[in-house]
Amino acid sequence: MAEAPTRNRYVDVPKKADWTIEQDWPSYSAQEHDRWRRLFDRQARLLPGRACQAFLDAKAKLGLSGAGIPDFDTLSQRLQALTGWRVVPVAGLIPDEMFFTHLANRRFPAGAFIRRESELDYLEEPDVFHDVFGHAPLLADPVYARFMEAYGRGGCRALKLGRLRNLARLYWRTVEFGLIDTPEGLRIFGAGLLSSPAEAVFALDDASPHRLAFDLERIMRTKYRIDDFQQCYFVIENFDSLRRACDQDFAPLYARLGAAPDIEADAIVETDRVITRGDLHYSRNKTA
Ligand code: HBI
Ligand code: FE
Repeated sequence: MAEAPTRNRYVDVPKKADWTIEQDWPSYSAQEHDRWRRLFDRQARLLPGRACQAFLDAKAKLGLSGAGIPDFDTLSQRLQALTGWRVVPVAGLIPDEMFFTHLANRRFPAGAFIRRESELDYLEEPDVFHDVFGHAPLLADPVYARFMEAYGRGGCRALKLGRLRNLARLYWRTVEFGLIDTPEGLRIFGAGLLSSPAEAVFALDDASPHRLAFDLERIMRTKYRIDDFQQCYFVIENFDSLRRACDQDFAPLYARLGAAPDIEADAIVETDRVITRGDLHYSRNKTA
């Protein structure tokens, strides 16, 4: 079947002042549900032993399955009963301030569109699979839910202080690509890893990337790439340590950051607690 001409049919639907739209769940085609099923089944096979237990438990508790694209209203009812969070439909990326305002009010803006067949393995913009499969389940964990609300409040403040870049780095290195230490070994909790078949393996098993202990100030100085695997991953002890690290006023931290130079994505600095020192073969080959 020919690829739909417009990549994302939600771009044209009317949006409310808070940038949310109607999901219009009955409008999803059998092909779109089938694509969700293939994406879901592939990750569901891969993640046991790789994803943190909180994710695996929440995925089941929320009733996420390969049956098809979830109805956000049903999903939000279950989520709201657990931690007060809801998943609200958007057409794509929304302005930073609106994004943080939603998070600060325990609403997660999730793309209503699903990626095209040609984007099965990778896409730039968060679609319904990345957002709902990758981000939504951990919002059912009470401690992570508090962290995400605090992150939203921090985002609103960072915007006012002109510090979005530093806060976006924190999001990228935890919410998107974070690892967590467990008695059974390192596990994934970042949505960008949970929703990616290749990077979920690379982040835990490959000899290339560095794996470093979570360090808030260091993360806020560290550059990242949006178009390829990460060259280093940060490891938290548990969600409570992450929440505590972020449940503070960042203004003094931003003041210290003012003079500090950025750190390259593939660097190790003397204050790092190194869990694994990567050989960077993946990124070196790419840039060679
Ligand atoms: N909008 N829908 C959506 N999803 C995001 O993840 C998102 C966004 N707008 C801004 C944004 N993320 C980033 O600027 C923050 O993660 C820093
Ligand atoms: Fe995301």
